[in-house]
Amino acid sequence: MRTWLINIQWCPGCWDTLIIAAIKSAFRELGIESHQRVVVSWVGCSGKASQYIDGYAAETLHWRTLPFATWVKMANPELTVMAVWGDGDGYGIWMGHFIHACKRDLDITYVVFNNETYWLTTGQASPTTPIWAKTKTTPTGNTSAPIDPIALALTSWAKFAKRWDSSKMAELKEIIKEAIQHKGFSLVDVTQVCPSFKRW
Ligand SMILES: Cc1ncc(C[n+]2csc(CCOP(=O)(O)OP(=O)(O)O)c2C)c(N)n1
Ligand code: SF4
Repeated sequence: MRTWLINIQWCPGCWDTLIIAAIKSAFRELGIESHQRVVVSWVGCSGKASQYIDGYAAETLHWRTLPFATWVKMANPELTVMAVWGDGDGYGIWMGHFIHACKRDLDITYVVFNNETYWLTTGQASPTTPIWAKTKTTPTGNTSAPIDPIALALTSWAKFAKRWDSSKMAELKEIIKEAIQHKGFSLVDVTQVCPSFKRW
């Protein structure tokens, strides 16, 4: 535990750390060893997660978290493939990739670090920002209602979509285990707090 925490570059107290701890425990308890899995990410604070989980990893090309994970799974179906992303990219800029991954239903586990804002770029509203929240791009309060990622996944034909909070790590680990064991695309939407910037 201590060794991997030393290398982490997230702000002190970032709840992303809890999510990767849950992911690592889930892999360990399922007996999925480092050579049997690949974790794929792109940019964002959450994008660093793939570097902090031992085993094969790709912090991949611009915009290509889910497409890259799809290629990995198609090239080697024996591998356990996990994609991790933030809500800004995952549900916003690259939402189309998400809908098609749900529809395609390849066996990929998609863990979204949902902190309701684009944080690496210091606080613009994302598709999951609450309606009243003040952000850099909504200085007088967000006027549009947030999307519901679970409803979006299910109406895009995903068969597994669950939301949990990163503060309840033991339960989160169990949900991630279920998602990994699910044969098909699975979404785990993890609500997370950014202690450096989030003010709601
Ligand atoms: C092509 C491209 N567009 C935009 C960016 C700027 N950018 C950096 S991180 C990021 C997303 C951060 O928000 P989110 O996905 O919610 O992740 P978080 O940092 O909150 O974990 C964006 C848009 C970029 N690096 N490359
Ligand atoms: S800015 Fe927020 S989400 Fe990003 S590492 Fe710091 S605490 Fe975590």
